[in-house]
Amino acid sequence: MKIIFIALTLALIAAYAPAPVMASEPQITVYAKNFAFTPGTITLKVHQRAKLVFVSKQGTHGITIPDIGLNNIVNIGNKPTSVEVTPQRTGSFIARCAVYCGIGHGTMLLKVNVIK
Ligand SMILES: [Cu+2]
Repeated sequence: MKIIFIALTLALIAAYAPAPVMASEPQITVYAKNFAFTPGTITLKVHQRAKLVFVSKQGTHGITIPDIGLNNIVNIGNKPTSVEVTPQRTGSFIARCAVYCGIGHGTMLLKVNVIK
C-alpha cells in the first residue's frame, strides 16, 4: 500500500512539474510601478539574443530602448509583455518610461548595460 502511495505521489509530481527552461536565451523580467523600473539596471551581452519581459505592478507604462534596437514603444500593463532583443554594440544606455504615468514619469529610468 505504501509503495502504491509513493508511486502515485511521484506520478503526480512528474505530471505537474514545470517544463524545463531553455538555457540558451537569457530572460530578464523588469517590473514597472509608479515611478520606477525594478531592477533599475539590467545587463545584456552584445550580439546575444535575450528575452525581456515587462510587467507593471502599478499603473500603465511603456518603454523604448533604441540603443538595443527596441524602437517601438512596448506598452507595459499588468500582463507580461515579452520582447526579444539582440544588442549590436556595447555601452551604457538610459531608457525612459515612454507613457506618461504621473508626476514621477520624468525620472522613471532603466539603465541598460551591454557588455562583451
Ligand atoms: Cu511614465
